[in-house]
Amino acid sequence: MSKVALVTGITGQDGAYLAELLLSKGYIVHGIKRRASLFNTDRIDHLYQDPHEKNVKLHLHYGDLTDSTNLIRIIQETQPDEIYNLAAMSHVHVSFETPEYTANADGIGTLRILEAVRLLGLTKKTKVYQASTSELYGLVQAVPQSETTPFYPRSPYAVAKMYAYWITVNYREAYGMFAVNGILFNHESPLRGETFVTRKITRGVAKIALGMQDKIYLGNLNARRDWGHAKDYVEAMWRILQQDTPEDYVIATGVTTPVREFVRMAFAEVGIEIEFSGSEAGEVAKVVSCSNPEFQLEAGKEVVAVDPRYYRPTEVDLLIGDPTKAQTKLGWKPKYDLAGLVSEMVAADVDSFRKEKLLKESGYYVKNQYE
Ligand code: NDP
Ligand code: GDR
Repeated sequence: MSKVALVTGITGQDGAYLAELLLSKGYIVHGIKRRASLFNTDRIDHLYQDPHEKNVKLHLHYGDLTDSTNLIRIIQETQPDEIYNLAAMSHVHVSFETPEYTANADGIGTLRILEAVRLLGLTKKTKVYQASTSELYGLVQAVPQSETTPFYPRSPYAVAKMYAYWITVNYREAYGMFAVNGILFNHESPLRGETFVTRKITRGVAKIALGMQDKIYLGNLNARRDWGHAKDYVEAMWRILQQDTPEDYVIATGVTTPVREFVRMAFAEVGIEIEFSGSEAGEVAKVVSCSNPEFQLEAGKEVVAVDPRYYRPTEVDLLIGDPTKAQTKLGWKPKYDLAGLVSEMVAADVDSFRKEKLLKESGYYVKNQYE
């Protein structure tokens, strides 16, 4: 008998990689997607199966973490062995603009799932994975951050996720549920949302190299993050749920890098050497040289500038995780390092914008039929 998994947030970066992994392991996968006015399944379209065919392994259900009636119904219908709760308003900066919604979806949403499992009498059958985050550590208390480092959340997103973390622990202790937190540090990929800093940079680098954009405007270049690859991290999620005892785990690479260095690495991928000058809001980066004959960039051209609109009211300055527990208990080890990640992300964006440029130049590019 195939195991059954329910993935909330299946249309997101992690949901897409996790669905692919679970299908490859023979699972029947149910995913919850939100109703949107445009199609929002780009990341999983390659996994889509026509529901009219036989032996369909991937099923999509409309739903929302703010609607408990719908969550109860889907969990009852699907009777999952494993639930991966990945759905969230996941943008830290945007959470300052939408704090109440973020608390509802990211905090209470987790409670709705746990309570649905309990009400439906599935506490012994269904394991629940909660997508917790290194943002819980917030204002630096100690480094590297491990499962025992105190939390100090610094955004409405992180505060909502802190509620989700503890309600997961509480349901485990109160009702004996297999409910666990993966405290995942930043993880990226070519599927990363376009407004997170890594993807914003790799898209910007690709477009600047191809002459389709002038400059990248960024916020805090000093922030340091422990960046891994989403493919490695969904493997860790799965391993956490395969354990005999429910425990929380930090998933990280143990290496931290400033945003500024990520920018330099991304430009270097396309043969462009840059140099930073100035400080704080006046900092810029200019081209020193361009060794790639495909890209026509003159030395001295300003390609990065700081725009304080991207500063956050409260920032998380330094994240560096200690993955020792995951390495020893889960046997988890990332396959990618930062150089490999940057290389894959830049290559994917260059490829995609090269095609877009070619289509535009040939008069075939139609972004929107009403444009
Ligand atoms: P994404 O933003 O790429 O995906 C979020 C997913 O949640 C999307 O499918 C989105 O749907 C869905 N969603 C948002 N709000 C709701 C809602 N109210 N009801 C139902 N679905 C909703 O995030 P990631 O894939 O990067 O992250 C997955 C999870 O892991 C998130 O919970 C995130 O907070 C957490 N996390 C992520 C880390 C990272 O570095 N990526 C690190 C640590 C934790 P739609 O496609 O319609 O927008
Ligand atoms: P983060 O990721 O907040 O760590 O949350 P993000 O990529 O948004 O920011 C990382 C750091 O870069 C700085 N920064 C900028 N960020 C964005 N988005 N845009 C910019 O222009 C910019 N310039 C500098 C930020 O200030 C920050 O310090 C991600 C999300 O996936 C969360 O859901 C997840 O929980 C955490 O990672 C772990």
